[in-house]
Amino acid sequence: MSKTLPAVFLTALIFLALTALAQSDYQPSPENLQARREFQDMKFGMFIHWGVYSVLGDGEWVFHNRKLTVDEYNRLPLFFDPEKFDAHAWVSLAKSAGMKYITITSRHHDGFAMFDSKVSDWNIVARTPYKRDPLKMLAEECHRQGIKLFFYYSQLDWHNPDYYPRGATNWPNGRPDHGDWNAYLDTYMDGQLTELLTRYGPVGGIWFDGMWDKPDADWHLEKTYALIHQLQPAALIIPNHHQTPRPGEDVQTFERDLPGQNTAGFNTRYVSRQLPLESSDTLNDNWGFNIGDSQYKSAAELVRRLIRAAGNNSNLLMNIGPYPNGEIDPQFVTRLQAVGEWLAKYGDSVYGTRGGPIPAGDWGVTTEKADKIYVHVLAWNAPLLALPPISNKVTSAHSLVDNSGVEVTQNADGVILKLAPPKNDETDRVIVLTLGR
Ligand code: H79
Repeated sequence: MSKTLPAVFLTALIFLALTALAQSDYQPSPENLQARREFQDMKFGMFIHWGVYSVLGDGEWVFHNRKLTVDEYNRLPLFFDPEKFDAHAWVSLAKSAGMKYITITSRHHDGFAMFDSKVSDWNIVARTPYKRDPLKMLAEECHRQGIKLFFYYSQLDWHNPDYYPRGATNWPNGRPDHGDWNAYLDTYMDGQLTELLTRYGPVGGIWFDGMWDKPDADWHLEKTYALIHQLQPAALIIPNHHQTPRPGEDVQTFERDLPGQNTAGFNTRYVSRQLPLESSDTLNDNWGFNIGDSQYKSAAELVRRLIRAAGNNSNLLMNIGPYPNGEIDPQFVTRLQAVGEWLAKYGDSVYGTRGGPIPAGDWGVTTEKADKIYVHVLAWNAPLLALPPISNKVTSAHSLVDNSGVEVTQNADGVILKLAPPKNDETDRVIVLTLGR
């Protein structure tokens, strides 16, 4: 036996032990902790589902739902040509809606990279007549306008043969019955993540989805998470795996749900007390553009969802699915702008807050910031609102929108507010409680 072998073996062993330690013992960097606080302060983000699937106007699962073959799906990029795509218009819309960040599909479950990837030619620059990289334009515009950009990245892949063995959403689509799982993760996925984290300036984070397709597989998470944190320490890892958070993850996100409520049926009821929280939802029924969608949520409904999220100490990530030509449905635009108008008046009670000390109820929620508690009255018609006791003394109370005083009584049993009758078009009556020491 050569003399160097044991040394190599020992080094490898030490390396493995160290990485194992690093994972179970994940200590977020100071930049990462700062980014988490900033994330919580932002409260409201725009989710964008946009890909070659948008062409068919049948949502982002069309490949799977119609049981298309890879050869059939390969035709889609040939006529994806978003000549109306305007990064400035998109980012400006997010801004005018009062949104502080954008999370966009860099690739969805079809595996199609919506950016200039050198890892594979299954991407927008190589395969479409458009030939350009919209994420690059979006990243530049976001940096100009001060909006943070996050990349949604699907770990599930219905196109790459190396996504093998296949998972729960598998159907026979013409891929061979073999593939190199390690190459899929280490070369393909980590390669693309490296591109996203080195070519687009500072990135807010990576929003993972699709791990639930193979819940028992080894996803090399520690390696991928370490790579992300090493390339950009402030980038947040936001996994939509519907499970209890693991070491290395920075935000807990809930799909179509408030934290812990699991009305969707696939979310966990566990709510992290350490990590920032996020709740995602759709402005109408689908994520990716769907021609049959007509159930738009009203502006008032969107505001109430944002407020309910904030009262539950969570962000709201609200989705739109732009048209394949790059335009955004005018119905989305009018509603989002109305939310922005509301936030221009009431934003103080949302941005920079955390969930308040009073448990959320059907009547509404509370948020808090510095010496203020914001009581958001969402559904309450009676003249008095009795809340449970709080530890601080309430020194005054006023209505946020017109500064008029609100009568408040506080004793050991709780806090009672005397409310003016709700106005007709009122979305949320915000009462500000100022606390003494
Ligand atoms: O990108 C959007 C959707 O396309 C994607 N996530 C959002 C943000 C999404 N994929 N699936 N779902 C949402 C619904 C989840 C379905 C599941 Fe299951 C139920 C996952 C696990 C149980 C059925 C069984 C599908 C996979 C296994």
